[in-house]
Amino acid sequence: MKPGNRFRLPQLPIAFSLVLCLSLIACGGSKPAGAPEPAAASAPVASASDFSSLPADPGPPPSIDSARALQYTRQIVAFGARPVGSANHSRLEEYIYAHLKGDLVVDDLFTADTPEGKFPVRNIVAKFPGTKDGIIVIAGHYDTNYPLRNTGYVGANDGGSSTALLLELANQLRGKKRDGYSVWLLWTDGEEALKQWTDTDSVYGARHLAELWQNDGTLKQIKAFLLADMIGDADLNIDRDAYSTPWLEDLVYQAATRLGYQSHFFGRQNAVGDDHAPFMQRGVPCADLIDFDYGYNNIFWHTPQDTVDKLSPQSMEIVGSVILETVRMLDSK
Ligand code: 1BN
Ligand code: ZN
Repeated sequence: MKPGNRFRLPQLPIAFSLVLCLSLIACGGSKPAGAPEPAAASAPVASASDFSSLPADPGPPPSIDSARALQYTRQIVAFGARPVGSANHSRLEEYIYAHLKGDLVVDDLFTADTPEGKFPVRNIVAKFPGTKDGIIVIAGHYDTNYPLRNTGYVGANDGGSSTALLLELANQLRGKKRDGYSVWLLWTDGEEALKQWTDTDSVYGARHLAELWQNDGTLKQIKAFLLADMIGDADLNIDRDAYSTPWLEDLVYQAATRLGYQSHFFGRQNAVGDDHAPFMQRGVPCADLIDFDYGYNNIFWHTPQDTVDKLSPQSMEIVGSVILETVRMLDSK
């Protein structure tokens, strides 16, 4: 693994104009398509130091069954490409539902109008109720890149790892009393652009759900939105995302430090338009945990080289346990 270095200078993924480096001012001050506008004035204000203490006996540090998480990823990848509208996409939905049997699951199904026509898009939410008033959403997308659908592309890291990690988090949450906020696991759909990533051709499911939850009052109850994307890379470097909420990013870093995993976090900073954008725009505190350094210069991203052999169970363990520790720290306040 690459040694982590918090003070490493940001490496620009030059080829991808939607990812901007560290300073928006230095980059001309423009925002990438899909990146959020500044949070609404009503956004809850907090600082990471508000969450610095846990109860005297917080119990053992959280952990996940990372071998099982990687096994899920293998099984998901075995379906083949899973773009919206495909038979494999429907098979994956059935797979997700089968692993959530007995859980409280709701979906948000709609028809998305895209540059490639109309497609059914379905967000899936598994709800684990807590004793505290409020919701923590942990999200990740399950669709895979559409333009690459006939190239042998299988999206092991991009789409596969996030889907699998959420299934494993469900295993960890299931059957336990939640002495904290309700946790909602959200498998988003239609994250990928159908043609080219723009504000209107991307994050179809997240845009629909953010609007739905704004209209039905759910959004006001969301204390934090934690997004996992491309988190299986064996060489794990989670970027600090400049379009996420600073205090929540700080909290994630504190959680990583508590577990001794800080060298895998925030060695560089990016600004990434992703599923959190529609929630950020509506003032929800968000943290996008994305490793946008997948192979040298992100060379495996959106290529048929995005395969399971590039992933490791340790990376899924690191991200899964840091997410759970972040939840625990949020619960403690
Ligand atoms: C992440 C994985 N994304 C798509 N697949 C979002 C993204 C799009 C990140 C464009 C950077 C540039
Ligand atoms: Zn992608």
